[in-house]
Amino acid sequence: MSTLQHILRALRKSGDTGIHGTAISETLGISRTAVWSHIEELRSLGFGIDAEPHSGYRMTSIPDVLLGDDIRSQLPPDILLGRDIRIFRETASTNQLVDQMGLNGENEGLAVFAESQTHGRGRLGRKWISPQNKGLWFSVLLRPPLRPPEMTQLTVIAATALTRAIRQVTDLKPDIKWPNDILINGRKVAGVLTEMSAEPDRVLHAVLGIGVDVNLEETDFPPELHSIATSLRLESGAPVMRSTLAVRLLEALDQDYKRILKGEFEAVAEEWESQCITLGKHVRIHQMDRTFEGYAESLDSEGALMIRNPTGHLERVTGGDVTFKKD
Ligand code: BT5
Repeated sequence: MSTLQHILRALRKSGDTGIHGTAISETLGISRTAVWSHIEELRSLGFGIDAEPHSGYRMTSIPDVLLGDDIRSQLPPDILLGRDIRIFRETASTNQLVDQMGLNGENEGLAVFAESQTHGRGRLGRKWISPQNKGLWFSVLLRPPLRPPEMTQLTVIAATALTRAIRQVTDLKPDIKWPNDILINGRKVAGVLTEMSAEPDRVLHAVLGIGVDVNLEETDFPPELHSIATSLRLESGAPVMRSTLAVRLLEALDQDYKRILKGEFEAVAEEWESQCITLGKHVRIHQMDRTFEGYAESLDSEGALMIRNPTGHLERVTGGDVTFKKD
């Protein structure tokens, strides 16, 4: 753990009581001047830190910026997803960046966040709008022991992790829409883009990309998205601290990924099914080359949607967009 992470953790732990510079310097084996210069660094990043002769340093406010040391200092030491966090002010697409990092041999668990993306992407070459400092736009590098058809499991864990984290940080009740949308009151608040580099029966690396509309206001969305997209801020009526959501999200992803590694995908799938608004409905599936209808019955062991078509036949669907039939 870096010195800055130790100091942030100590400040958070001491809360309103505060912590003396001497206590920090003794624990970390650094001079009080070094502690002071780290405190100055944190102040320059926007942290409010009071210094008083008796009580020492006390954190009074936290800025809404993403800082790798700050997020890491709030995560358990043994976390896998998020053990290495890198933050960029701007990038084309974090999925693209992390894919490149995967090809360069980076280790599993690296999480890359961008404060904004110029070419954020959705599925099938669609665009994902990612305005500066308003959301969580990030990708995690995974090297899962899964076969390519099982990759849908990663989208499923991302969706369950997203709903858990959103419920922990707000009073909102998010729904999952198969395969990769998180909705609140019928509007999209987050999306997942899972991409992989694979051989026919082996995944070399996977990139789990997540976009969450955290503090976007109406004007941050282009007009064509006004009726279909929303943000946590718009829905809850109050801004949400992005770093806190990032921490809860990485913890939840880590828990669910470890459940998959232990062969417990079924348990994650059950949680997913309980929040999925697609199941139990008559739906229309839109794929690149065809559109068809049926009744969304269940999720199979690889995360595919099982659709009962009008002739009674059960069809396995691994990709596409869903709309609800109004009958
Ligand atoms: C998705 O695609 O929902 C996947 C989104 C993944 C974004 C993350 S951000 C970090 C990482 N790096 C990337 O480059 N991507 C990932 P899809 O289901 O195809 O939905 C795309 C559609 O959602 C668009 O065609 C728009 O209609 C809509 N959309 C675009 N931006 C949006 C936003 N910020 N919020 C809600 N809806 C949006």
